[in-house]
Amino acid sequence: MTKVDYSQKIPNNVNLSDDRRLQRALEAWQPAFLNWWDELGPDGSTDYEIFLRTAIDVSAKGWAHFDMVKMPEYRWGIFLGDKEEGRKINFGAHKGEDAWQEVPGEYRAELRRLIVTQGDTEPASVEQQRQLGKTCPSLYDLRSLFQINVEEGRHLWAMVYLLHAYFGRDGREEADEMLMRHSGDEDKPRILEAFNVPTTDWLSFFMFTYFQDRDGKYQLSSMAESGFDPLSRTCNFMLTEEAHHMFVGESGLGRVVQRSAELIKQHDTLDIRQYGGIDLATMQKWMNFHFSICLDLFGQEKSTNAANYYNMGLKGRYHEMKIDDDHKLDNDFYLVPEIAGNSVVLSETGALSSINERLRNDYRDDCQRGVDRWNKTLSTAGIDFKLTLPHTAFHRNIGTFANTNTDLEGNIISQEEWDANIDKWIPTAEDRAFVESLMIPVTEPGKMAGWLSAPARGIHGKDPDFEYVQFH
Ligand code: BYC
Repeated sequence: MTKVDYSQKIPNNVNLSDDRRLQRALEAWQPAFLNWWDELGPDGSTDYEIFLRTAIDVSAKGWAHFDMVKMPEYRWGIFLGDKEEGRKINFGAHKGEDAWQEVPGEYRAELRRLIVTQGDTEPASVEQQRQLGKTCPSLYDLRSLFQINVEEGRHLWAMVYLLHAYFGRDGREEADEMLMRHSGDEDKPRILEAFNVPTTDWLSFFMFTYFQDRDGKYQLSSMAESGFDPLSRTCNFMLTEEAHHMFVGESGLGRVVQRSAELIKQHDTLDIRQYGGIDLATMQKWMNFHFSICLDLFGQEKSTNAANYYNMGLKGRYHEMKIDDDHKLDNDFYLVPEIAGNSVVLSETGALSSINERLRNDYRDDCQRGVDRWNKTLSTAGIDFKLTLPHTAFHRNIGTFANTNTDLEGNIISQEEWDANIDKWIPTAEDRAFVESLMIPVTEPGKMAGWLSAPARGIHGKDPDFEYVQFH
């Protein structure tokens, strides 16, 4: 079951040819997808040959094949993780029952909504990153961008397969809608806010892949726990691809910090903009912005939707089975932030309605690990500067803090204080113009832009100076 059949028009490991109706429906969606890729995928890249990996099998080891590929010829397909015989629903009201192989009728709307929300983010990210290829800091980085783009395209295929295979006519309509909403479109925007923010420079791209793809990790992990088995198996395989996206973010930001540290030492000043480096204060502003918009992706602190998803057995918690409790949560509590006077306090709330907050906290702790690593680079270089994640109440647009101004430490402040300080906290137009001024494309094999250091090693055993992208 794990092998992917590449002889088919749509490569798959789900025996698509056994279901002619489904196969025809997906083959009818395929040209719409390719049109969308052509119009809103990486701009101007049609003829490039790129050292890309393609899935050939869904096992944890050795699933990838590397080759020089033109992106429009990439074989997007449908891959589900292996089926676990006898799998049960592990949480919520149906705990202990057999996992569903078909959509549970009473939860159809909720399940479809989760799948649509997930699916919508995938083409959104490709649209957001559409212009970045023109300003790549190296061929190595350009390859990473395109690898991520084709895989996000495949993740869209994964959700579209679920919609087509399990939801009939309205599933097909939702699949069509995926290609009609567009990132930043005034009339038909993408569903979640952070997916409507354009990614215009490579510092933002590395922030995106560090922070926003990590939301993907936590959401996909929670849906991999799902009692709806096809969703669980799909998410499990998507997670293996997601790991590389986060690697691109973490190592990319690590290389920026490394290079900035070198310039700071060399010129004995934190003010390295004049030497073509990204100063740490600028990096901090980018972090404040991206971390805060990604916190919104977890939804409200207290959410009936999330409680329902959990109770219904559709979406669990991160690593549900590693948590030592009854996995029903009817009588459990969780600490959720609330505003009390001028400060943020933690208040005991029912664990079911706090599911989003718990996931956000798991996410925040995971984000901190990379920050600690970059700070180690700085302290090892003897630089007295510490990057920090802002408080979770800072610059929020969803939930408890949506209409509240706080500083980076989470102290509630007045509108005047906010206005007086915001330029110090998140990127200004001038900061963006500065970072954009550094985005001069570097396309000679082995050469690297001056604002980040070279990667420690290349891709799949190749040297860092391998010609990862060939222009024709
Ligand atoms: N923007 O009860 P609440 C990825 C809405 S990233 C706009 O808290 P819920 C990727 C909400 O819809 C992972 N609206 O909502 C990364 C609701 O609307 P209604 C994507 C928002 O459902 C990089 C209302 O506010 N996957 O894969 O508990 C590159 C009440 O909110 C937002 C998923 O998100 C927002 N940020 O939580 C490529 C998983 N937040 O009902 C890919 C699927 C909330 O009043 N989605 N609202 O009309 C979910 O699990 C949930 O929909 C959410 C929201 C966690 C997003």
